[in-house]
Amino acid sequence: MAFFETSFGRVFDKTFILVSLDGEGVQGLGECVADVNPYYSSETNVGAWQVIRDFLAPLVLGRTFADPREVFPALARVRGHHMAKAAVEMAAWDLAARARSAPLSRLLGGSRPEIASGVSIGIQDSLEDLAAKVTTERDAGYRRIKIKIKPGWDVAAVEMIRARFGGIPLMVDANAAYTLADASHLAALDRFDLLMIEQPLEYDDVRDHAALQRLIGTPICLDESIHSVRAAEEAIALGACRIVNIKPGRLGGHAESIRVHDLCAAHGIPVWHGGMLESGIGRAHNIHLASLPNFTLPGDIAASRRYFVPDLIEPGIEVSHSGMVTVPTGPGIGVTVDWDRVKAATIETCDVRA
Ligand code: NPQ
Ligand code: MG
Repeated sequence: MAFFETSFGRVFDKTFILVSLDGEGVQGLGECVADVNPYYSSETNVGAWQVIRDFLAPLVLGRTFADPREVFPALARVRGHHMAKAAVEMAAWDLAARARSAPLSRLLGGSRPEIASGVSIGIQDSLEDLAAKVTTERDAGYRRIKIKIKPGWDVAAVEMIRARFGGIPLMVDANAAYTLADASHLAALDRFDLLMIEQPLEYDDVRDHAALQRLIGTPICLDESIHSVRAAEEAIALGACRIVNIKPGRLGGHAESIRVHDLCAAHGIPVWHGGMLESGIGRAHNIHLASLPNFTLPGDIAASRRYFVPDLIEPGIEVSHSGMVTVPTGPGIGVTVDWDRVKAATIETCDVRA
């Protein structure tokens, strides 16, 4: 993939754990969205590998679950490690859906046949480069554009896009690059009619976001801070956000994501599906989850080709010219894995049995 830069750094490739779970005569797949470094969150591949092998796998292998909703509670003894848990839990959902020959979306409670796709544009070397990227993505049909911002790459970037591209659906994501002391600077974004500003403040903060939301007009969307249902309840109670980004990796899987989705729906808070530079396997999971009714805003679920050529699935995830992605209708996640490609990219494997 080409580089992708956020306020926490620039990446050129992705190394991740794929979890394959056997049971009921079928195989379920889950993708761990942790990275090699603990920059987006505290989890890493090496840590997740150890936690899955030594602590999570023994809690699920050889056991019978009547419903995949029982998996996350079964992992409760392990604290944190939501990305590691999600990889296992989501594999269990895929397995359960395949065992019932049903698309995953049906088990999750989704009904939309297609989902709206947005795109996330990283920090560029120049405003000219940014303008070129926005042109490409707008012309590809994406339903909204998000740009990554950080101090020194914010107001001027948004101003340029508004000047050159008019009123396109636009939002910004700071990945926790600011503090409450920057409130008046962030208020300078109010005049650009942004859909939202995502995670402006600390990754674990709720209180200061609530204070900031009282000082700026742009709706705040929380990403990193929403690590649990409880965190979402606190954020809503304090008025820390008007929109929530749901990532199953951050929450510990599909079941917890559905709980946050339902909580937000009950409070009139729209949600959208975030992205973690997943391969087609994780991306397919996201598409099924995003088919639930309160995912009313376009998600960071772009085409495979934006990140991985070729992808681990064949065909890859496609986005239509009107910015829509079809929810697969086959069993489970409903995509075809190119196992030769997976094998060629595999660094290490580990087999755990009951
Ligand atoms: C976000 N993603 O919404 C994340 C951040 C992100 C598509 O903007 C490796 C692993 C690289 C996780 C880069 C998007 C990553 C990553 C960005 C997550 O905040
Ligand atoms: Mg984000």
